[in-house]
Amino acid sequence: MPEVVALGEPLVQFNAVTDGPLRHVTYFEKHATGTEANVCVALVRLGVSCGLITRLGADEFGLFIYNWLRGEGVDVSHIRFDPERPTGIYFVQRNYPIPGVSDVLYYRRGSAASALSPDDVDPDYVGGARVFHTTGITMAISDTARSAAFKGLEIARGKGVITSFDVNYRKKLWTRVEDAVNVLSRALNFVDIVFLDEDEASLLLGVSMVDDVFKELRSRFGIDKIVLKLGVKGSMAYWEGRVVKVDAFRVPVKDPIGAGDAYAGVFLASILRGHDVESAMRRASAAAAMVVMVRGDEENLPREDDLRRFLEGYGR
Ligand code: KDG
Repeated sequence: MPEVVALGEPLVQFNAVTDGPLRHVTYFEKHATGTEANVCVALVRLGVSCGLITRLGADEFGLFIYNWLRGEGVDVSHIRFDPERPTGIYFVQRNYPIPGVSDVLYYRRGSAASALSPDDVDPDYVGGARVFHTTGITMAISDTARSAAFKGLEIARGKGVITSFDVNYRKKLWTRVEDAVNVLSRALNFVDIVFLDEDEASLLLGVSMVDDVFKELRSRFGIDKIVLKLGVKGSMAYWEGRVVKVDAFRVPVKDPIGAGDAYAGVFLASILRGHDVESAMRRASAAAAMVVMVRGDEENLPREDDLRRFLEGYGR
């Protein structure tokens, strides 16, 4: 059984090779991505076994993702192929109109993974893990995927498996913001470790000052392991009574997409391997920095040796 089980939609990313509006972009690079898949690859690169529960289209892109994840060492035993529905894809527009910001154009409605359902969630598989991880994206893509995510969280909670949740609010995936607030808040009731940013905190909790965010999550949801991502300002955690701040690493950014997943995956891997929270945050920040230096979310996810070399060599 893998140490971590994740649930969610892998996607093929087509990343614009040149900057500017997509109407003028001719060349795209193909990458295997998707938030939970990114977290899985981050974990396995650091030697923590991870399995992904999902559905892929029985098409070329589904095979691409399956082979990629299997090649990375992710447990693919709980990936099903759907002959009727396609694998989800999206395009990335970089540095336009805002420098340093990437925009995404999804083609994922009706995808194979949007038909994920509670039937896909094997209680023994989830119950045998140390950590179950999912995100607000899976909660957004369809009612059945959302039910699957809640089933995973409930099983994990019932079996004493640590639940990890990245809020990952994606405005484009929700019809009404109130639905997002209701669903994501409900999810927080099942969560042991939460990752969120300041905008997500103000959306869900109505506060954005760090102390207030920690206070609200603890008092309303009983969460005492909180990681607040602050972008270029770094990250802060409330971890079992301790507050820790870690700076971000400044690097040349090619595409910021995937930074949060690199952070979450490397943070979880580090905690599972016995690092204290400060060390886990530093390693997670380093991984996030490494990932934004290239197109694609997974290629630059570090192995232990890469992480050591980055941390030793940064700023020299
Ligand atoms: O976090 C990075 C992801 O946003 C990206 O890989 C695409 O999973 C994705 C999504 O659903 O937006």
